Amino acid sequence: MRTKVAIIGAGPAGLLLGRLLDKAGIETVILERRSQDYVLGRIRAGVLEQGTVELLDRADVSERLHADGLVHDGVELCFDGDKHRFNFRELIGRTVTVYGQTEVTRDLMQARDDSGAKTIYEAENVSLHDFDSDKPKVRYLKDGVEHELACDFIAGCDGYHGVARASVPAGSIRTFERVYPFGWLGILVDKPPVAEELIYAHHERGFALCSMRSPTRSRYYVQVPADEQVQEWSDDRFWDELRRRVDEETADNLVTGPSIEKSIAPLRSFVAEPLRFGRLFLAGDAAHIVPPTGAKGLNLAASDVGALAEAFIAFYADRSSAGIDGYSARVLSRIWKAERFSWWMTSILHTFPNKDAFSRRIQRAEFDYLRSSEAAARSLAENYTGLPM
Ligand code: RFL
Ligand code: PHB
Repeated sequence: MRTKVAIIGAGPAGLLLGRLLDKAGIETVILERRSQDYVLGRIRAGVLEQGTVELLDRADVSERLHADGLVHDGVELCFDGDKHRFNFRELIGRTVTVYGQTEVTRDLMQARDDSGAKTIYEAENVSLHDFDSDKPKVRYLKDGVEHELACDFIAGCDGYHGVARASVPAGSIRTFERVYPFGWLGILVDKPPVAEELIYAHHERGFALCSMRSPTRSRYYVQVPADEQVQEWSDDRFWDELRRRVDEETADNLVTGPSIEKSIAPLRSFVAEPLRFGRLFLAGDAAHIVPPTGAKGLNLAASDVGALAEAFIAFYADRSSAGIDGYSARVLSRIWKAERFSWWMTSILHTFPNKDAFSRRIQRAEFDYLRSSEAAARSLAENYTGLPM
């Protein structure tokens, strides 16, 4: 089999890249290790930057997003029970949209099915070959049979644990990492959200987040130690802990119910450099990880593949390699700014074991500054709603 761009991974990065190339008449094949249902069953991100929405508009996959997505003008930050709203629309004239990653994925899968572009699910033992030449290949097993896919380019969109980044010779790649000593325990519940907008709460017992997926489905998180076991958390224990970390009004208004999903996600910052190795390109979580506090992971994946699609389109239009040559430097500059913002949001909102009283006062001062300075609030608004693509 032969294609122009072999895409590894059918997460949001791989599917959106496939869609943007498909719209430009560039053939792709996506190889995904899991089944379609498994990919759709993962509960992850919920907040889309305005630029991500615009990219999904250009990809012509945003009809449901505009019908069902919730446009939010701002968020609330709550510090030891003290709550302050940041109105992004007033501060910088931009908004975010709450629409689950699962739904973005579903819309992209549907568009790909409709267009007839090929996705091979449950592709096992995917391996990358000859990407230092102009004839790269990908091999994989499907139903026990070995296949080879010849291509012009390989896009590694296979997430943090994928095969693409692991295929690069160790001497050609540098990685930067910070692991945090805590994770997020999240639950999904079919009850109306506690408030119209997201509430990010700092409390000495730990961080908490009140989020949502729709007017009838809520998503809540509490910070837990990195080695916590999800079985230790009954729904009742979760609700009690959440109530203790938010302000009184929020605690009183919480509509609780049985969880329909409960899981723990570790927090990590990670960047690989560079993101191009001959004819192999990394994008999305394969290239970088951010802690979820800034709601940047999915959005960064989208901006990476927006740039990568432009580079491939320019290459096929006029054999210009300027876009593919510049891809890594171009996206890394934006990636590091999102890393900075996500690290900063994580630092001010979480409780760090072994942090001294001085550090806690600094966290408090960050909150007081944000609340009292329009310049500081505008900086938060600019980063949260997304820096220019
Ligand atoms: P994905 O989604 O991990 O998809 C990678 C795909 O590659 C497949 N794969 C392979 N396929 C073939 N061969 C192999 N060897 C393979 N190895 C892996 C995998 O099965 C998978 O289908 O990466 P992608 O596409 O780069 O997308 C990244 C986003 O999923 C991620 O950044 C976000 O979910 C992060 N994130 C959030 N991002 C936001 O922008 N806003 C948020 O509000 C937000 N909240 C979150 C989050 C992530 C969370 N968790 C669980 C990590 C909340 C949570 C709790
Ligand atoms: C979510 O709704 O899952 C969510 C929202 C905001 C974040 C992280 C996760 O910063």
